Amino acid sequence: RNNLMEMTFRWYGADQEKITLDQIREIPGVKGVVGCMMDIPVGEVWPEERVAALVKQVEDHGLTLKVIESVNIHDDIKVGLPSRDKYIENYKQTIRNLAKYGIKVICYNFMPVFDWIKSDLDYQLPDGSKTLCFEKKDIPDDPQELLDTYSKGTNGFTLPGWEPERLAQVKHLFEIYKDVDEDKLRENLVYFLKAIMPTCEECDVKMAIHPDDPPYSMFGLPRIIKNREDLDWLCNAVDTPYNGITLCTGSIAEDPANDVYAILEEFTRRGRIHFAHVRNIKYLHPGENKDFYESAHLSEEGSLDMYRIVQALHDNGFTGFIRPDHGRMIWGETGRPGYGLFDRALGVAYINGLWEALEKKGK
Ligand code: CS2
Ligand code: MN
Repeated sequence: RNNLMEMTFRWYGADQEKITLDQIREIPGVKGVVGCMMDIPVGEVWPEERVAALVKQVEDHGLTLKVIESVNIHDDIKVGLPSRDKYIENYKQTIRNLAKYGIKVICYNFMPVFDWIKSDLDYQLPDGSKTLCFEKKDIPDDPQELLDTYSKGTNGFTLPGWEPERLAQVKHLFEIYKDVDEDKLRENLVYFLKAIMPTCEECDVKMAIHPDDPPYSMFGLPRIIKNREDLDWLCNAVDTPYNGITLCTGSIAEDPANDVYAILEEFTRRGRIHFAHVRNIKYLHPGENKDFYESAHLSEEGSLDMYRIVQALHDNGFTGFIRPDHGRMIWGETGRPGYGLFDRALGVAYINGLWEALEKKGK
C-alpha cells in the first residue's frame, strides 16, 4: 500500500488575492497550490506563456502547481450546441499547454448556468465567525435576485464559477438550457469526455469532476453528479482512470441521503478520486430539511465525522491531491467568501493531524 497524499491550498493568483504564496508556504505540510486563471473567458485557450509564468511564480516560492481548479466548461458544450466542437478543441489545447508545465489534474464541474449555490455568504455563527450557509427558504424564485445578492456580498472578489460577464446573460443562459434534461446533459458530458480522453492520456493529465453543489436540482436546472449512482455511471460511461473525480465531502454530504464515507471508500478503491476537497458541514434542521452551514473542519463543530472521512481515503490507498475546502472568516479576516487564509490553514493542520495518526496506527 502506498499512502501518499499531497496537501494543497487553493490560490486564485496574485492579482485576485490578498493571500500571498509566502503565507501559504508557511502553512505546515502544504506542498502545492491549486491554481486557476479567472481572467481568461470560459472557452478560450489558456496561453502557454501564461501557464509557464504561473508555474514559475509558484515554484519560485517553494511550492508546486500540479492541480488546476477549474478549467471551466463552456455552456455550448454542456448544452450540446454545434459550436461545442470548437470549444472542445480549445479545451484540448489548454490541456496540452498545462501538461507541458507539469499539471497533473484538472478539476471541473458540469453544472448548468451556476456553479455552487448558497443562500448566505456571511452567516453569523455564535462564536463570532462567519460562514457560507444554505437555507432553502432564502433562495429566491428568481435567480437574478440571487445574483444581485452575490454581487453585493463578495467583498469585491469574483467568486469561482460566477463570472459576472457570463451571468449578465442569465436569462439567455436559462433559454439555451430549456431543452436540456438530465439525459441530454449526461450525453453531452460523455461526448465531451470521449473527445478529450485521448489528449488526457497522451499528456498524462487526469480530469476530476466536482460534484454538484448542492447535489440536487435548483431553479429547475438538471444536475447529474449528485450521488453514488451518478459517480458510478460517470466512471463506467468513460472507463479510464483519466476520467476521475474531485470528491468534495461537503457537496456530497449536503444531501443527507448520501453516505459520504461509503462513497469515499468505494471510489478511492476504484482509483478514481484524484483530488479530495475535505470540509465539514452542519445540518441546521436534521430530519426536516437539507439546510446546512459550512462549519469549521473539526468533527465536533459539524455533522460529519472527519476522522472517518480521512480514514476512508487513507485506508483505501488514496494517492491524490487533497485540500481543505471552504473555511469560515475568523480573527477579523475579510476576503473572498469561503477562501480566507486562517480557517483553511487550520483545516490543513487538522487534516494533516488525522492523516499522521492514521499512518502511525497502521504501522
Ligand atoms: C466550489 C466550486 O469546491 C469549491 O470550492 O466553490 O467553485 C468548485 O471550485 C467548482 O465547482 C469546481 O469546478
Ligand atoms: Mn468543493
